[in-house]
Amino acid sequence: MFLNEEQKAIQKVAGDITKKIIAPMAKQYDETEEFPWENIKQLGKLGFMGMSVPEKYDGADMDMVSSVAALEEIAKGCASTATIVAVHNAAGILPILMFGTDAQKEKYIPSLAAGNSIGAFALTEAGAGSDAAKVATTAVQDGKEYVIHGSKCFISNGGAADTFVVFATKDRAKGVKGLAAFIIEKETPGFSIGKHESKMGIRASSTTELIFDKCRIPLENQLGKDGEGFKIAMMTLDVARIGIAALATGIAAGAYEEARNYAKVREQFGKPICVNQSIGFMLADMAIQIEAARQLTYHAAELKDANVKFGTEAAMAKTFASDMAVQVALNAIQIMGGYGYSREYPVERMMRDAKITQIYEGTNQIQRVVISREILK
Ligand code: COS
Repeated sequence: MFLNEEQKAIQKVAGDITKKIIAPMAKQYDETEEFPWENIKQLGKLGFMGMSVPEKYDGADMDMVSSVAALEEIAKGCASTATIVAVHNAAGILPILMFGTDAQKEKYIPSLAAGNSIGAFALTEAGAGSDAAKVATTAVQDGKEYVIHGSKCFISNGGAADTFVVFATKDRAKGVKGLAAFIIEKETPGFSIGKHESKMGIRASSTTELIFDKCRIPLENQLGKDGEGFKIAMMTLDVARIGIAALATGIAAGAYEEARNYAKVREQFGKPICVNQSIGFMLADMAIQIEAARQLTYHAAELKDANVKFGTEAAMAKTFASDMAVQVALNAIQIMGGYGYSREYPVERMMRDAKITQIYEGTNQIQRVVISREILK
């Protein structure tokens, strides 16, 4: 991918801060599951918490290609931090930017874009995962308020967010068309954070249940119109999947770099192990796969920047990059042998982190549903 000067500069800023402060802390955050607030503060100062937000709302006004370049760099050092940034930017901010009224944008976006508040996206429920239309959380109008009742699970940024885009049904009989979206603030009475998930990977990113116990919000907190909820969710996920593709590419690139550097200095039988074709060819295949994922990801981002249809390409990029990331991380462990399997080195963490990219923002099975529907039209 040929990046222009501005895109290269953004990539470099993200790469520099990752090397300086994000990567060195990744091991500790993984072990403690502590939310990396310091990383988020620093990234906020540099504009990475409001990447696609227009300057009018104090954002960095980057194109999608630049966001992809930045996310890849951050993910090389710490996939937990990259997940927080990706979810906040796409799933937390974007639905408000795309469907919010001027008043909603003015109220919520500047603080989110500065990283002073964190955004989250609450669609998934115990009975509504891949079948996102089966949301059971209800929204019932009572005078000048909506009463939101139900619960959500596996919500990224759940324990850290201030602003939640929440999907609830106004009329279950209407199915998909009964869904609507709402902006709910953390301090709203009746809203609480439930169980914190302890996870295999991306352990420093907060993943929680959300509980809405007859939680009352003003009517003006509805996002978009009645019946638009599912469309808002799907349009948001289309963009978010490009971010996950970039994140997966970054994890793979990080694991590949570790394995390559190791293979150049690790000597067995009197020579560096990389001179064995069995290792050299593995590294070559890893490099090919990473580059292929990167190109698919940039292609989807370019289509989005050009304002043309990109949902299928986003699903392709997400699927390929995440499957690739798991395989590349496993191969990195194999090349590094016992050291790769040890918690002392980062590749085992990268393998654990890579796994979620095949699952969140729509499993790869769902991506294949999205892709096959399009190619079989
Ligand atoms: N953009 C805009 N609108 C979309 C859309 C998209 N990408 N995808 C679907 N829609 C619209 C359809 O056009 C349809 O509207 P109309 O009836 O007006 O034509 C409506 O939404 C329903 O679409 P569809 O019939 O395709 O819905 P399905 O219930 O069959 O579900 C899938 C489609 C499987 C693609 C969807 O449920 C999905 O993506 N699931 C995964 C959810 C997910 O990613 N969860 C991750 C957790 S959230 S981080």
